[in-house]
Amino acid sequence: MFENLTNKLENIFSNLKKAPSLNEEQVDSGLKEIRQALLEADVSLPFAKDFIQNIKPKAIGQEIIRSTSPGQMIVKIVNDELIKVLGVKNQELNFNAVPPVSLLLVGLQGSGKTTTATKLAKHIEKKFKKKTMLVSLDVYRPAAQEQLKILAEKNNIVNLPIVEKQLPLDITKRALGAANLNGSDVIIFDTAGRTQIDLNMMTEIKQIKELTKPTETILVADSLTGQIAVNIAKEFDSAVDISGIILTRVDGDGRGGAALSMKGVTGKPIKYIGVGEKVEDLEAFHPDRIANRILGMGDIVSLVEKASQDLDEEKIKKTEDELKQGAFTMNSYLDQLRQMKKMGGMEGVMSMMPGVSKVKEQMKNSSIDEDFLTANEAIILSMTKKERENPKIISGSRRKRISEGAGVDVSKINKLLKQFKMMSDMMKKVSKGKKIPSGAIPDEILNQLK
Ligand SMILES: Nc1nc2c(ncn2[C@@H]2O[C@H](COP(=O)(O)OP(=O)(O)O)[C@@H](O)[C@H]2O)c(=O)[nH]1
Ligand SMILES: [Mg+2]
Repeated sequence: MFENLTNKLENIFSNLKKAPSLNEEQVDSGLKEIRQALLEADVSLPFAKDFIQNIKPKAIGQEIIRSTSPGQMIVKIVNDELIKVLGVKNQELNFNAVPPVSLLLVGLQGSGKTTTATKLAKHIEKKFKKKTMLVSLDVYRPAAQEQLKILAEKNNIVNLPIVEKQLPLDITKRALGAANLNGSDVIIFDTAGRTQIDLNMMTEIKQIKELTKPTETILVADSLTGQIAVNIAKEFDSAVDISGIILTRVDGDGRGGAALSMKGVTGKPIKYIGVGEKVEDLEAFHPDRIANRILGMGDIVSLVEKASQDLDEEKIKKTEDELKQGAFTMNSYLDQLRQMKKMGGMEGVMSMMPGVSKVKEQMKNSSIDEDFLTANEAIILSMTKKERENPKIISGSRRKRISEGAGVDVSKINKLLKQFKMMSDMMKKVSKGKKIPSGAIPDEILNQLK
């Protein structure tokens, strides 16, 4: 998401940074390029115009001209403005009502409602420990109710039994009764979409809202449809007053400008993003982090969260304890390597690191061996318990023994020990709350990965 925009802005800023000071003309041309980049990222024209207009007075004049690093100032201004538009924090779901709490998912056909309903149910059960029931109100599309039922069963979520030929409002009433009986805390209603916005759909949603008094009416929109999705959001919001948006298929959207415009146009928060077809492919939307990512400042927090999601609780605790004591061992490194593999190897991890696009370039131009994860795993597995806990004792003869055990050259052992040292220094910094430098990966680290 936002990769293209990141690329563009990075180029602009590296040019701007070269100038000793900025005059109005330079600011203008810089902002013109930002506007162009925004448009290329699929941000709507009125929104891009507004955005630039807000930035211009802040960029021209004292703030920029007197600043020693004008490029950085612009990054900061653009960043602040992006955050302002996107909203500062992730907006949690609202469960503030007497249970069973109703959540309505609305949107066009094919936008991802049914898939998202299941993802959301799973997420709510796991994160909020609330018993959740799924209810399909899609009586128009053949087998739509069946689709939700199958997904629910596969994921162990309660699904309201299907009664043939029952109409949406009757199903809704039955669902409310059933939830009271089976002790559900939350009901997720997967409403029927249409191929396009029409009056019947809106009327039906209003009636369901009337009955369920939902705490959330969430629009599910396909980010791949770009500006169309923005218009849809506008229309849904004015017709049924949505409380938030879930953007799906973000995994296939390299531009992501729709997210910016949607929030800008409706003022309603994007609460989650869908990043794949699987039930776990739902992520909380963090505007502040996304703004950082747009500007290529990286997304360390997301990276850490993703890693810890996959780690089991015990391991997290163990690693945290180790880090607190400043003890980063080969065992924790081994855990990390395995995490990295799970997260899609080096590229998966790097794409979340600072200077996204620069890193991708670097990766392309260098010969980083994806197999190094596997090789390093083998090396660590060939170490004794003592060696893993205290790598400092790994002398020449030990290195030879390990290399034979792992079936690799001794130079690979040396490299791994160097990497380990670097990682452990970095960990110490992170655990002391210091930031990892932004920008591209330093060459010294990159060389170690070759
Ligand atoms: N890649 C990707 N596919 C998705 C995502 N969300 C939904 N889909 C797919 O989009 C298609 C339509 O989804 P569905 O939930 O049936 O849409 P509905 O008609 O709104 O209920 C299905 O094939 C889903 O697997 C997502 O975040 N990423
Ligand atoms: Mg559906």
